[in-house]
Amino acid sequence: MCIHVGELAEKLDKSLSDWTPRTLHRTFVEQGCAVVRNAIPANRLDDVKAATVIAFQGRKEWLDTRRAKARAQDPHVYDQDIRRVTDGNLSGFELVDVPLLKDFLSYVYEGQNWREHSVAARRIQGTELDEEYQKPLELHLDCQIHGFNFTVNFWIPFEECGVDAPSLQLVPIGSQATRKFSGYNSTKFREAVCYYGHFPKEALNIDAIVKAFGPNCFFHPIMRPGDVIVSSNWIIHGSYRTPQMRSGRTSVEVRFIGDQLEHAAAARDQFCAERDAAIAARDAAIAARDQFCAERDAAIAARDQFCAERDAAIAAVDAIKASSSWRITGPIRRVAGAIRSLE
Ligand SMILES: O=C(O)CCC(=O)C(=O)O
Repeated sequence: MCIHVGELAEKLDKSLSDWTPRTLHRTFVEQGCAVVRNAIPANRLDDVKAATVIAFQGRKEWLDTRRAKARAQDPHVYDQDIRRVTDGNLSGFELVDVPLLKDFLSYVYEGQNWREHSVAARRIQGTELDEEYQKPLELHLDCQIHGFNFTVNFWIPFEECGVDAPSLQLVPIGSQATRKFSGYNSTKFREAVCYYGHFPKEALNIDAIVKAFGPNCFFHPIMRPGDVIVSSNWIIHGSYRTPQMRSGRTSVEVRFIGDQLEHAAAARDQFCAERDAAIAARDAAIAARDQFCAERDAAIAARDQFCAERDAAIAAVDAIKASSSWRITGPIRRVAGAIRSLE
């Protein structure tokens, strides 16, 4: 399956007013991701950004406490940090409290229980390498880190990125195709951190991805404050940084999780595919039975025809024997026989 993101851009990338919950859901199901421009209210984005900046600064100050020492290596700011620095007045989940996104979530999780999962802000290094920032993340699936139940991820940058600062890149294929490509089949192949052991080594190697989906399969939109990338834990993605991207970038991921591996549409598709296969098998069995009956009926008809013709022949012979001409010609045939024996 070769993908050309240039051809998909119009389908994947629209402003808030051009999406409906249904169209966003359909694109998400088919392509695994979508961009919604100007979706996040500016004041909420500013408030969460300000709280995140304070929380990142505060991390340095906690380093002498025991709990903070354990977290010293963790490069994220979480929702509990945002709540703490705002005295409980703000949560990162408020960023996506937008009707389009809420309605979209209810389509994704139709028929299953779902809940808030996490808010995690991160800072990714530009090529100027701010040491406090994280290195760009390699291509991965979030389920390799968070586990397999279906999560929706809203990736929201606090500043413009994709030109001077690193952005995000994704391989825009549906979650089921991604799962198939990743080699996941619910068994654990090897010992590894988090959930990486459930995937063959090098499963998401860049050469393998390019071989499977072509060199133009990486979607890396330029993002501005207010824009959001909608994706899941079943999409291949990672940081996108080129040598021209000198500044660092801060962004936040807001995640929701369901109680099943699949989102509703995929579960329904699977159910329909299995139902259609069962119907096709039943129809094939009925057709085979009908063919058998037709052949059996043809054999019976041929036998009946044979019997009818045989009976007609017997009746004709009997009729001739019974007729007066049979009685007259009997003596003549005997005389003819006698003449032949004299010759
Ligand atoms: O923000 C980034 O550059 C990478 C984020 C990412 O890979 C993730 O959220 O799993």
